[in-house]
Amino acid sequence: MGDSSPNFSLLHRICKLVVLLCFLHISVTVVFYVRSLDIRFAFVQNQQSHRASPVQVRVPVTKEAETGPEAAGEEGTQPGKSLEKCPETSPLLVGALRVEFGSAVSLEQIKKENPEVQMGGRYKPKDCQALQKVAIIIPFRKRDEHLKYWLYYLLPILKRQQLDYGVYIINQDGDEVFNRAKLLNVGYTEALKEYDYDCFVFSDVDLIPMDDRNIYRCFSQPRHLSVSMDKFGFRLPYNQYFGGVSSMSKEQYLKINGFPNNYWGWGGEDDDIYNRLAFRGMTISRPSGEVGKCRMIRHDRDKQNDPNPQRFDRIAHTRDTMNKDGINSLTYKVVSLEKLELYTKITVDVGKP
Ligand code: UDH
Ligand code: NGS
Repeated sequence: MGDSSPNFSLLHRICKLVVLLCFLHISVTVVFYVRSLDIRFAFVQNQQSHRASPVQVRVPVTKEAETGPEAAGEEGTQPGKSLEKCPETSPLLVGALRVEFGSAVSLEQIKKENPEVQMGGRYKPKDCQALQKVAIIIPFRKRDEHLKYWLYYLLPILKRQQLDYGVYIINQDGDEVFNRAKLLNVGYTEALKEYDYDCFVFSDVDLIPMDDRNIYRCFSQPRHLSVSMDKFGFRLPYNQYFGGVSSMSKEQYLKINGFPNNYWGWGGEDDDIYNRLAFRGMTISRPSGEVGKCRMIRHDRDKQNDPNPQRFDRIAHTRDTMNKDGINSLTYKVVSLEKLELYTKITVDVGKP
């Protein structure tokens, strides 16, 4: 009996130590477990707070887009909600298009097919902020059939190009000799009275693009868009050709003092515009021959638009005349301004030669 007591005391101590170690182990485990609960709770809380207020990417918008008369909201978007900018390349483009003028189209049909076009021929995308505000200016007189085709083809194209645009038909009043370039100057001036356009597309009424990748917007240099017309065998008639459809930013247009006002009758005014651009050190930007294909609606020569015999002499003097003849010398009288369903028609008295 006396022999076993020291052994027992050693065993007792070992047991105590084991119990102590177990206790220590359990305590440490409990502490770590509680701390991990804390972390998990914090993580869940964090996730919930993120869901409650999503990260908002706010793209700066121009003052006009937020507060102007045509601010988002009036056209179906939520008021006060800022839109992200539209992408550089619209995802809605389809490429080459079939363009033909076999069967007639009616304004009712065009209106039905383009319900989102606002009074006066205004449109802008609902889901993104358009990159440019484009005024499309069309010189016009007695070409109603051509205008219907133009609207029929162009309105869906312009929508797919995600442009904030307005269509302006500048109708020359009376039966005096036609003056295309002066009408374009009027269009520029009148469009700017309505909206803060930053880009101007000048288009003949009888030219229809055959590819929606030919974007009706402005570029870092003045743009010539109708580069391969069917009537010229889908090529440029000459390198300096700037007729048909072109675009210019406000800045580019002002740099050349706008267009000449004194080309009465057919021809030369587009060459004068080309000269102005060249004399101001600008170059012409163009889409590829493929993207720039377009069709002209065939027609006879218009009355009061015979070739202008003075045109060769005029284009030989652009350098001297461009500073005094242009937007700075423009005079005209607005006879009527009609806000129609698909376009704005401005009838003007531009005088006579
Ligand atoms: N325009 C009119 N009405 C006119 C004259 C011109 O609306 O009476 C406008 C229209 O937008 C036209 C543009 O001005 O597309 C240019 O007209 P233009 O006569 O200079 O050029 P276009 O290529 O005709 O239309 C050139 C003469 C065609 C003769 C064809 C003979 N087969
Ligand atoms: C040039 C004209 C341009 C005209 C182009 C194409 O000769 O104004 O032909 O005409 N320049 C002069 O006459 C100086 S078109 O075939 O489209 O009628 O745009």
